[in-house]
Amino acid sequence: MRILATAGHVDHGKSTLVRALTGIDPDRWEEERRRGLTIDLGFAHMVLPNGERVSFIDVPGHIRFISNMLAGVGGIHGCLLVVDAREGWMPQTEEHLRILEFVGIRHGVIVLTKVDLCDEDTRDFAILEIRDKVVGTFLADADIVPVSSPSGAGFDDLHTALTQLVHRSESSTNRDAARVFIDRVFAAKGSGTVVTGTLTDGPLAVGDVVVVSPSMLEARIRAIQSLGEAHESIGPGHRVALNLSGVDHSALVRGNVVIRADQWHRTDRVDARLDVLHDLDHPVTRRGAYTVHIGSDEIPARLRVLGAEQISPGARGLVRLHLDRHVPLIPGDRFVVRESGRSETIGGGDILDVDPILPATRARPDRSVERVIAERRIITPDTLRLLTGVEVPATVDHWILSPDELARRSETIRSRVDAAGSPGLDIATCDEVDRSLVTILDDVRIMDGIARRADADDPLVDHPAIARLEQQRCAPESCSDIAPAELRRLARTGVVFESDGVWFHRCALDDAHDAARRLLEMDSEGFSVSQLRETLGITRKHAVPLAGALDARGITRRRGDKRIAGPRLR
Ligand SMILES: Nc1nc2c(ncn2[C@@H]2O[C@H](COP(=O)(O)OP(=O)(O)OP(=O)(O)O)[C@@H](O)[C@H]2O)c(=O)[nH]1
Ligand SMILES: [Mg+2]
Repeated sequence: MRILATAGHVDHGKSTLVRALTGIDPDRWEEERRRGLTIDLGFAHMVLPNGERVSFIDVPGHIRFISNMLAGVGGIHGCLLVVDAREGWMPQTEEHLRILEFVGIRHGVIVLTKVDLCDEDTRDFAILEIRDKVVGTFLADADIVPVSSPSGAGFDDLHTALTQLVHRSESSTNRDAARVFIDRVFAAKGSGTVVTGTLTDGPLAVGDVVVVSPSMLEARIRAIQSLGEAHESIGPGHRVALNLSGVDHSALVRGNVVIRADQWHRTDRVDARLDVLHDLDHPVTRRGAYTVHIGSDEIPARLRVLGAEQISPGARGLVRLHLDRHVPLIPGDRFVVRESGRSETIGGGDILDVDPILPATRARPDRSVERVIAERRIITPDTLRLLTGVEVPATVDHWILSPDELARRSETIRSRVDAAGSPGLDIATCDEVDRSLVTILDDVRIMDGIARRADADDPLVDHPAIARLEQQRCAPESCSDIAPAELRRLARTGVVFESDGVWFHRCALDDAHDAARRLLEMDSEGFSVSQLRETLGITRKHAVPLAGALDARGITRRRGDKRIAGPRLR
């Protein structure tokens, strides 16, 4: 399904065209029909000759109702730009086209209406004028289809153009994070609150618990309809009517957003790229009261230009927007800015950062995920997904560290390990992130909660004395064939250790640790040195220093002549 919005100057025949195409009158209100003027959004749909469904959102052309037009064009796939052949290009033709560009629309058909009311020259002139006006816009190569809505002349060509448009326009992306900007709220007889809108992201299903931003009132989806049909669940890119239980219709208004609470970052401060209209007669500065139009919402806002004093007409710049209320947003969301005082469209663009943390003087936002990580230094994948929509795997345990932070922390750990010397660095003294980081550093090894340098390249590791110590495990002979200084060097990296003047290979400590654990499992009151001696099948000469080594590492604690469990017992 594709959702297309009409656009164009007042009275140019948008609603008449939609009615002629679909058989549904988009002017829903008595006042609209009486005055022959669209005030609010209208909705209609049709099936194209090839079976494809198209939803239409019909917008008002009158400048006074531009807010309603803006509320209608969030989340659409394409447009029908309607131009009256006799009047040609008019101010809201221009303004609507710019707005459609700002909200990111890339496909459309231009419909030349009322050709039954003018001669061929007028019609041809209108076509030339339109071609000229759309140069450089997304409609530069769009079909221009002359029609007469009352007679249906030109509608075959229009159907063909619509079919091609549907093929060209992209379907919505599915981020699995449902969001519906509400455009209508009403109480349906017997079923309570109904809201309608365009489901732009993620699927929704009957029974889902949702919240409505910004009030964060909770509701349950009792039923879903799309184009009049009931659905158990529905994917993005559809017009939906949601029957909500648990929330009164009087508590909701257009612009509210239905989401699942944990899937969206709600923000009242964003950094964004702003394209300023060419024909604006003044630059954009921080002065002025603005409204930001996002989705179907219209939010009072303050604006600050980033990295410059102002943005000139026709130029692109960076801004920080301070919104009057929280909105669930993601980078890439499009918006339009109007100045409330002069009631004019200023420009529009896309959101770059939904949670800027640098002060405005230093902020240089872009869409890069790396920038978000770099500015925060440490972030969890969940938070990063909320802020960017992008999945990045954790690099250290459950954190993502920026390259700088990773380097800085690794260096600090290495120097702390070096400074700790042969006893090594007790990793309990590190913060949570460093405790995980230290386990993945190639040149640091951890044994029993103590970090030491792992000088794997040290040629001494291959010394025959070390191989012998490893073999003899808990009952080593004395080492006369290796210099004490070299043993001490190896001790610094944890390959060997000394206790009561006896040198052991580090594997002896693993054996002693295992023995202690088994003994304490049998008797938690503690064990004696002789029990350790028997368990390991060694003599007192080795059992005493090993018991001492266990105490020194907190694996056991001495109580009288017994060893009881220490804090580092596995
Ligand atoms: N003869 C003729 N009249 C048309 C045609 N299209 C629209 N009209 C008439 O033009 C008038 C305005 O048409 P609407 O469809 O209400 O115009 P609109 O663009 O929806 O106007 P707003 O929504 O108020 O901006 C109506 O009286 C229509 O009957 C056409 O192709 N031929
Ligand atoms: Mg209309």
